[in-house]
Amino acid sequence: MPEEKTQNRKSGQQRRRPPFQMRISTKYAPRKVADGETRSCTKDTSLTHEQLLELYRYLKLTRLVEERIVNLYRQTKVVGGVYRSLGQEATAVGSAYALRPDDFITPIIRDLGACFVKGIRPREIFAQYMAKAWGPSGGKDLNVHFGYMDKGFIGPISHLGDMIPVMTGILLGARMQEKDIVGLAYIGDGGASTGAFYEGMNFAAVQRLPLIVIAEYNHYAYSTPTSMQTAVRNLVERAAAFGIPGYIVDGNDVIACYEVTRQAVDYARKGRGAVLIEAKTYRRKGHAEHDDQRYIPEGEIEYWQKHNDPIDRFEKFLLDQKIATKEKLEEITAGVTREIDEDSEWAESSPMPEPEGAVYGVFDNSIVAPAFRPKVLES
Ligand SMILES: Cc1ncc(C[n+]2csc(CCOP(=O)(O)OP(=O)(O)O)c2C)c(N)n1
Ligand SMILES: [Mg+2]
Repeated sequence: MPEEKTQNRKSGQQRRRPPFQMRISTKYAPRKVADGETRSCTKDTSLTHEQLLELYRYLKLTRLVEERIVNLYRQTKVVGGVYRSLGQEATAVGSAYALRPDDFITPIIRDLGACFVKGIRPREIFAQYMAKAWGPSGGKDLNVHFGYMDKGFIGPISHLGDMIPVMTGILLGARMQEKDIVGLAYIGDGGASTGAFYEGMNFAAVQRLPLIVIAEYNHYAYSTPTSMQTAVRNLVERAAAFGIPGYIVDGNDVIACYEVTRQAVDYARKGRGAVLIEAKTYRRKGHAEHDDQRYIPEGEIEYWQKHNDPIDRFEKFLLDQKIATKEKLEEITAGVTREIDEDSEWAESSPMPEPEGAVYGVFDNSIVAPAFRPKVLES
């Protein structure tokens, strides 16, 4: 194939680029296990024992915070739906752990673990779910729909796919401001079939922006199995369409998720461009708590629970490798439970927002006064 000539954006000179070769790494992809063998995690890691235990803490925190939210939901204290990441916690935790504090993320509803790694506290999540005044959006929005620019946390809007071009724009802006940051955007298998996903990916690829997209193949979008909404077998095959490298990772192996994202981050930070990572995982709960999952084939959920739970796998790894004792893991879990008790109490004690608060914070009030219907505000 002939080489193509491309324009160097900085110098304006023409340089030669070889034709694109599909580059998909499967080193950390899920592997088959022999009958009777119990799944663990990859031993191929640069993480220290201390970091591994920190990862364990984040995994337990994610699972137990979600369990507490379900508890509050059943007491009718939650406003809106409850979305679980049960069974796929390792994808969010492991990938976000590969970032620097000044890097940016934009999660979707199944990435609560990434929010914690980014420095969000459980109390903020509880208050947010209960639409309380002390929550990060002051009761104006729910679950992970809030943001903190100073923590590099871009709150997602509900429209699937749209956060890919938004993160691309953030990274273009950061480049113009000569900031050395990487952006990590999460997307579901369903969301990865939207037009916005393609446009955002393509723009990031052609501009060689440091965008890392984690596509979570969790087998369902609402009740639609992935095989019924896309003809590709692996979402990562689409990387070829953008001319960028891709990885398939075992999304239930927290170490693999960390290692793959770390490699992608290195690549992106060196200015080489965008990367698509596909995490193979499984959504063990319905789309939200109200979903009774009657569309799931019999035994499927139980199979993943018994043979491929990310926390069970990581516990096995930590114990087998003698990185922690059972007692140490119990001690970490007890610490997490204490924090959750304290934080959910704090959130419950928060007042509900004042109705007038709804007119503030819609636009930047340092530029636009909360001016609509001022008479109502004054009376
Ligand atoms: C553009 C758009 N279409 C439809 C919806 C409604 N919707 C919200 S979540 C969802 C399913 C998402 O599935 P997936 O992207 O696989 O993520 P998962 O829930 O599995 O994490 C749908 C269809 C939406 N929010 N935005
Ligand atoms: Mg999905």
